[in-house]
Amino acid sequence: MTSTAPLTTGDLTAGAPVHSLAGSGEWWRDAVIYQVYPRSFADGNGDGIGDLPGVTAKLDHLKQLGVDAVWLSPFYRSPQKDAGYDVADYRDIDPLFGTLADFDEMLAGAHERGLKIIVDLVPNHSSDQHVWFQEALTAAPGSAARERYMFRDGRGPAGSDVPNNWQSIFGGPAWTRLAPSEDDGPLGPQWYLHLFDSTQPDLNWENPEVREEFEAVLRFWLDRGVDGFRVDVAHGMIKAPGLPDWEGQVAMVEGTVEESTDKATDPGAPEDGSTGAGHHGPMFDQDGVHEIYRAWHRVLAEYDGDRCLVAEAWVEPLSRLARYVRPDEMNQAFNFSFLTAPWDAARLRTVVGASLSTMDAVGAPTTWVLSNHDVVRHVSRLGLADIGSGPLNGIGANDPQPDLELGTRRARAATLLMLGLPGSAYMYQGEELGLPDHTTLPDDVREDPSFFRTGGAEPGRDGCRVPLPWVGGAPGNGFGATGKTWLPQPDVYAELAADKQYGVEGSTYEMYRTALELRRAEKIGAGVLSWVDALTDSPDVVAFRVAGVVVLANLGAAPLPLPAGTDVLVASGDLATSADAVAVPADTTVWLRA
Ligand code: ISL
Ligand code: CA
Repeated sequence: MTSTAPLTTGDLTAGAPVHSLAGSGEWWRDAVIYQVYPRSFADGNGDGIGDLPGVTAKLDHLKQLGVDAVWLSPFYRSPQKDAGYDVADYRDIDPLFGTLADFDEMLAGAHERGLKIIVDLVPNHSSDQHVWFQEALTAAPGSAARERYMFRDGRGPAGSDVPNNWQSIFGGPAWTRLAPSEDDGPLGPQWYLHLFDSTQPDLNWENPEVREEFEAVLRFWLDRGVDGFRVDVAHGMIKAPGLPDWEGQVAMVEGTVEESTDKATDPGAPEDGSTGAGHHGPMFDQDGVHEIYRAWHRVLAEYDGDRCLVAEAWVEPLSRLARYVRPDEMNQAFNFSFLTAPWDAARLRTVVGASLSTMDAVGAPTTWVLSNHDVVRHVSRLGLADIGSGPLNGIGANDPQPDLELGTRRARAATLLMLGLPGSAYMYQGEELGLPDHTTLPDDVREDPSFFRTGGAEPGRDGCRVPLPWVGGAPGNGFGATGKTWLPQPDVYAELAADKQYGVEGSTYEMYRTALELRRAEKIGAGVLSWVDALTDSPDVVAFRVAGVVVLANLGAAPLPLPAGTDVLVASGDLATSADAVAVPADTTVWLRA
């Protein structure tokens, strides 16, 4: 393989900053935030399901890793029809995960270690087991109890047709009809709207009582001492007036990613960083949602310290997403345009540049994310032959299988690129171990409602939710004392377990730890980004400078020789060393002293 011409030190000169916002100030502006998915993180009582005592027991792992904050997916009382994103009581812990005392202990333990805690708020819908919905079921049409949800009469003379044609994001119609009751009028039982599972009725956010209730819920957790909230489906709470029909269909992750394109060969590649991660239609991104976030901003402002609101909003283009983080609304929004960008240098430069400048325009930090509990982990995603259109929704046993070696190499390179970017970065539990998805889960162990509601057409998200391996080779790889795990782990988890990587040079865990330490020491999160001049049009290399560090990611096939005497701070893989040069091989990222 021929190398490209060696770079000289002069070639690493960077141009003007892409944005102005240095991220210092509130802690969240440059924080690295680690997502704990409680049921799969660590099991404290041996029932095979992770819990809050399990989280508390592993706080030192997070501290050692070097993250700033932890976001926990829901642990509230819930029948677990959507793994806790179906909340029956917003003020209590599900017995599966522990008690409020266990929560307080976990929070105190985190704070003692200087870790912030962000909890998940699910305001678009409740569980059908929530006391409000139970009340609505026995109340009459038009009653105050029904007004808290989205009940409608059906169409047709007997009201037997769905009120509109909306589809659930998990598949099937977005409406379910109640059982007949004596209160029914001539149109028979009413229907209720659920953008997700039928056990997740959408709340009516036009109703002031709903708004008051959620402000009280915010206060409940703020009073307990949480540092912020991740807001679920933040783009969905307000629906267009009249609930008009819409022919579109929203999948869990819509559109996935487009073909990998190079601006030089594809002048149609979007300038605004759009990747297909945005969702449109009358149920999403309605202007009315912003009033809710302004009110919440005021609630948080009553509290001491820097409490934050993070939007989970699948909205594109980035200029629409930026509206969620205007100065009087939320503080951060997940950057799904980055997550869905293909492994392509030109497309990555576009989305990184557009993200920074668009968020800068509203004074918000940019966030970065590669994996979470809803998408195929980046090790598996990037290990698919065609990284331009890989599935994000789950990989099933009958689908083409990822190449673990390739995926791991690219994922480590992608991670090092991400952690070199200014702003705030989100990581998903287990990515510090380089975990892949379980991509051959048998259907009979699956639990994700999207698998069932699509009749198996979508494998669903269970593959990225497999219990973590802590002790390689122990029963359940040390997930809990009994070895039980609510989903089976793939064989490779034994060698990727945390204890097999601690202190092991070259392990994924040590790469993350080193990068996080450097990121903190060099103040990368609070820096500004400039592109390395010589490589702004490179089809293969993403190269930028932040603070005192140059980040070079080589996505091409040819090794990239470094200037003589370059000080390499961290590398995502082995470098190629020959007599006259050190080179960055394919799918490898390095941080250099600028
Ligand atoms: O809204 C969407 C389409 O516009 C979805 O992509 C949506 O944003 C996503 O499914 C929201 O996910 C979150 O809410 C779900 C839950 O199942 C996920 O785990 C959670 O992350 C319902 O609460
Ligand atoms: Ca447990």
